[in-house]
Amino acid sequence: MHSVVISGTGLYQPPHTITNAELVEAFNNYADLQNKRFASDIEAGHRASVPHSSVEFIEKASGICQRYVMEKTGVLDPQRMYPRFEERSDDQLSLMAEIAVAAAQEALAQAGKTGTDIDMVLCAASNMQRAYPAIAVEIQQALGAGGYGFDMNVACSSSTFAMEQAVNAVRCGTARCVLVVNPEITSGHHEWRDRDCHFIFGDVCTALIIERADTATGADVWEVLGTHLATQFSNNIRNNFGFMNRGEDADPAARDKTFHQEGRKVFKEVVPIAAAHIEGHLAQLDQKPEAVRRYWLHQANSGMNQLVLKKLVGDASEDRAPLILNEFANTASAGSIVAFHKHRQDLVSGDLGVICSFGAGYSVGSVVVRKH
Ligand code: CO8
Repeated sequence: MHSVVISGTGLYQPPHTITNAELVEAFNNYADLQNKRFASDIEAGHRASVPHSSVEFIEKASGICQRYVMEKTGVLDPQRMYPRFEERSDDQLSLMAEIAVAAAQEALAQAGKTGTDIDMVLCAASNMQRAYPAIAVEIQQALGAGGYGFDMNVACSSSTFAMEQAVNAVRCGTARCVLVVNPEITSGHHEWRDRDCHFIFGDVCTALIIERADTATGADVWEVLGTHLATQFSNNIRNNFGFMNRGEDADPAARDKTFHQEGRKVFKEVVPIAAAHIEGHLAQLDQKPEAVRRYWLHQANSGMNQLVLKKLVGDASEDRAPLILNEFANTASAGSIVAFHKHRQDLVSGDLGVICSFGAGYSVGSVVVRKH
């Protein structure tokens, strides 16, 4: 069995920002248009009016101040309320592969590796832009990597679940150097027309290099002490879009074909699951939560992260669990990796850290690391 390390991380940040003020203005214009269009039905009590959103609510309820997106004119157009993407031909690199390659290049440079050193590519995200061929295989070719690649989706836990696959492959010797990418174009499957959730998500892509300790030459290397995954079925976060819709004669624009959730239930149920999961994983490794210098937690809601941390260590300092969701919003599986990418430089050799995701499924994944 080989020792395994994370030797590089990369981040692709989309070119456009949507502030809460811009988002709310567009949403309220959309609400006014809808209410005008269906005024007689609303008056007759056959239809509910669309209530306005507010910046104050969003910031208080979630801690999110803005989000990055691949395209903003479509999202902010009250007649449309979803992004405008140009369809690409089959011989062009797909958008998910493009942003994954950009993030991968930074991670490879950090690890002192090139595409040809990679022998496994995992493209892990909460949605894929097509069924096949796998985006991972396209990324593999674009980077000149060898070996094999595949796509996987465990919603917000896609990154940590992929990390376990990568770590196990390297430990067992079936791969030597793995690229994990999380291209999250959430704007494409998010529901921008529902005030309960329109503020939650943003786009981004993260990348990780996971390799054998004895091949790592990078300056910033993190030993993986263990990975631990768990799932428990819940309908509280769901998206029914899929290949069966056509055969079911389902309306592709129906509300259940984009992200929807019971946010309050998710909040209440997932906090104790995540805290107990992390505590249990640390106990397996003979470690206590207080011994962990930094937690890079899933970035869904600042209050949620504070509660997880309070359960674990009794306090909720940003130094112990940095937040990036104020700037990036919830970037699905990439959130905890963005936090790891941006907030690890001040740690010193021997420091212990936990990367942890939680989300739809429900799914929880933790990765315990120690700085070399
Ligand atoms: N503006 C003004 N008022 C609002 C708004 C708004 N935008 N939205 C809701 N309200 C109102 C509600 O209608 C409600 O009014 P009333 O009391 O009269 O009924 C009141 O404000 C309170 O609403 P909530 O109870 O919904 O408010 P909460 O305090 O619960 O906050 C949150 C809502 C922020 C959504 C919170 O519940 C939360 O963050 N929950 C956790 C959610 C979470 O972590 N989900 C995980 C999803 S991530 C994941 O798993 C990845 C899935 C795949 C990615 C998909 C990408 C597209």
